Amino acid sequence: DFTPTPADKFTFGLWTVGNTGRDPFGEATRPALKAPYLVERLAALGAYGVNLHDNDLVPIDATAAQRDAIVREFQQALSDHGLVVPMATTNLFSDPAFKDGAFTSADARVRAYALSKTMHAMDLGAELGADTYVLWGGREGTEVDAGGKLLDALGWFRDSLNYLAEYSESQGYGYRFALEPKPNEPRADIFLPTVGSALGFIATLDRPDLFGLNPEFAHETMAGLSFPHAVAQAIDAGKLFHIDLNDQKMGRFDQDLRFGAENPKGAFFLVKLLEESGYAGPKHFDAHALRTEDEAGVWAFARGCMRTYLILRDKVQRFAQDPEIQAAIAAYRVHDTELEALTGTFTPANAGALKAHAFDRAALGTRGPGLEALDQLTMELLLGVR
Ligand code: GCO
Ligand code: MN
Ligand code: MN
Ligand code: MN
Repeated sequence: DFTPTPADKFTFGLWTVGNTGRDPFGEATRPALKAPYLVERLAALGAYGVNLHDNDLVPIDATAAQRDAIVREFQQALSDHGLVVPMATTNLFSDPAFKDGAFTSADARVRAYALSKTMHAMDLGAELGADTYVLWGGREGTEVDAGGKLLDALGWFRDSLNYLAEYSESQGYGYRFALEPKPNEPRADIFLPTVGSALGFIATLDRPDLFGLNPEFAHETMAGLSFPHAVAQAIDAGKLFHIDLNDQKMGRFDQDLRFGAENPKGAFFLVKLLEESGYAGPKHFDAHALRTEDEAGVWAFARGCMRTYLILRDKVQRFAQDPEIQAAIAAYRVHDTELEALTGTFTPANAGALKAHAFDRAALGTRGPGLEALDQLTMELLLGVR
């Protein structure tokens, strides 16, 4: 009946269900809810875990004693309600100190503060049991390129990531770091804007094995790209370390809509990819209730994200078991034993035979692959009439 359980591994950020509805034009529309209360409510809905930025839990100006008391109370709530903290991250975007970047600030003092703050936040995450550390460079970017830091910024970013990986290893934290690309907002142009950019950058790090991706549905969509395609590339590279699920209209401001709310067909192919690839990590909903909503709307939002995922997971199973759909797919994917033997492995003999082969180019160009019929079958399955 599409009721989530912890085995489904659904997670939310404290900042998602805790979002108060503030936007650049208007004040909060909902009161802030305390972290232990969010834990209690998420557990009651069937979530698996909760993720956090350092300052979602501990105010940036808390004393050591205040920090310890807050962390103790939070840990108590986690153990009372059976929730885990699989992922932690750093707020390197709210404080004005980071207004022109954190690891890529042109000010060496800001870069040093960003490293220091992140190491403290890694300590916090490790204390809470997190094994994934997300790095979203929200302020790592520019509006103005006249400062001439484009190449320096990439170097500073790389040095910082190398430093943090060494810190994690030296402390025995064993974190896997997940870079979260986003093309813009809050900066005009954010560095490493897409999944592909982040994959390329990881290959230049000292410990590429420790770094992977935290792709987000809305972020690739804002860049005008297909999220399933981006996620497939991350999976292919063995780099899907975490995932942020939400929804978004293309060409708009960062909307953080309920999962599946805008593009259910894209969400279906994403769920299909995750389920069939054997992705075993948490499914994290990085979204929030509409600004119009009260607290009841927040829980309707959270329940809706999880239900939509489970409904789509059921559709994925129906798709796999639908004889007409599977026959259409089998017809679409043409096999040729003789040619596949020649293309499978390069040998001079295979290459020679392939070059000598007479292809019926006209027949290749006239074949109808049946995609219209297959897509309509998919739509009818999604629309609930199959
Ligand atoms: C955004 C981002 C953030 C990050 C979060 C965790 O668009 O604001 O998606 O929500 O995911 O900071 O690093
Ligand atoms: Mn986002
Ligand atoms: Mn956002
Ligand atoms: Mn995100």
